[in-house]
Amino acid sequence: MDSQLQKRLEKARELIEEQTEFRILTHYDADGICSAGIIARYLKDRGKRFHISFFRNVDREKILAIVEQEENVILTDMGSSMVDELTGNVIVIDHHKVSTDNESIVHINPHLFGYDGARDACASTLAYFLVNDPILAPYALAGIFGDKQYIGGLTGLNRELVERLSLKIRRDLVLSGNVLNAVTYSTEPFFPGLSGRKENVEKMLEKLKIPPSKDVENLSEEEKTKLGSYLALNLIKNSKNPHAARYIVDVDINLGGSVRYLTELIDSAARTDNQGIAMSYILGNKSYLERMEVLRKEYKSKVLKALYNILDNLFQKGRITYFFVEDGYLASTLATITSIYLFPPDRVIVAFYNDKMTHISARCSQQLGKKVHLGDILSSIASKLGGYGGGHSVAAGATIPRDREQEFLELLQQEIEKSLS
Ligand SMILES: [Mn+2]
Repeated sequence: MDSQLQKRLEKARELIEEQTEFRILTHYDADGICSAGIIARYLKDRGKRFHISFFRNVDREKILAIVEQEENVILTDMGSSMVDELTGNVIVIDHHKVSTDNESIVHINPHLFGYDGARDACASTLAYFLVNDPILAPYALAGIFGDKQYIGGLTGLNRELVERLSLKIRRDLVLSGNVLNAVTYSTEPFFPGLSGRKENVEKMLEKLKIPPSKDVENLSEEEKTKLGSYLALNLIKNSKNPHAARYIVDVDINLGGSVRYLTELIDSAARTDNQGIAMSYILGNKSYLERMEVLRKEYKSKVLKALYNILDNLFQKGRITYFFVEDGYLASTLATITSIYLFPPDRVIVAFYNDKMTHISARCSQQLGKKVHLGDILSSIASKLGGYGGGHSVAAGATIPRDREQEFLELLQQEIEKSLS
């Protein structure tokens, strides 16, 4: 690990040591919950007091007001974008793009030390290196999986974490638990005609002679192969993404349970606005597991309903495929799922969600992301339209005033063509 980064982690530990009460502000998603959870567990183990708040969007003014009021603040999975406005006892643990540094606070961001925050480390990775407690490793990994940083193999600090703990990465079917439920509630991959269609899954299992009550983990090699091939065929037939079928078998890490499954549990709690439940679980209250499993089914059912709805209500403009979603919590998930499992890799996927403003989630394939930086493009278009935005090359978001979707699409199409030419 970079020695400058190590120094900042040490500085953060010192600040925590000196103080007794902290306000933790974090992003609401899996990486946000896990990074804040890792830090909170560390504080709890040292008898420190803390209060955690979750943020859907990086609400600058609100966050700055809190920072001003509180004596000790820790921001996780956000904060780098406003680092020049922060003063006092503040620790920022973020992996989003940085434009500037601030040495008067403790600013921990991989971009400052030669790493790529989109691939090499997420907030949970950094939080883990701050606390160095193997008991919390599953949550660091859930953050990595939640931010999809495992795709294409672990690199940078993520890889260092896995090596330091000598964890075995295995490749296996991406389903876990009861096979009937596993396929019925599968959204990643999304199997059109099977996911969300229990009767069809029952018929499939009957045809394959696989008992529906069996756990995926207990299937024989032959059963696994049969199931895997059938599901691959489903994607080859129904997905417009020729790479979709390869994600049926993917990496996972077993740490007293599948990390992939743990990520789904935390993510489902996050996206049903039950962040506190996932947080309590990370803080050591194992009785919340059952509730998280219920939330997972609820959340997956919602996502599946929305996915079938999208298939019937799709719009195309130039290189953009776009759709509208009714539930704001689902917008980024639906954009991610459709771009990875459903639509051709040469298209940019845009999901719109309207409340007082229009919220936008945009995604593209890694392949397209080599030429097109959606974060930079959304940032510049949104500010032109009187809004704000940003993010990574392949995953970005923006908020613009209402009823300007068509202008947005027009500008996006122009920027994509510019980047490609
Ligand atoms: Mn993150």
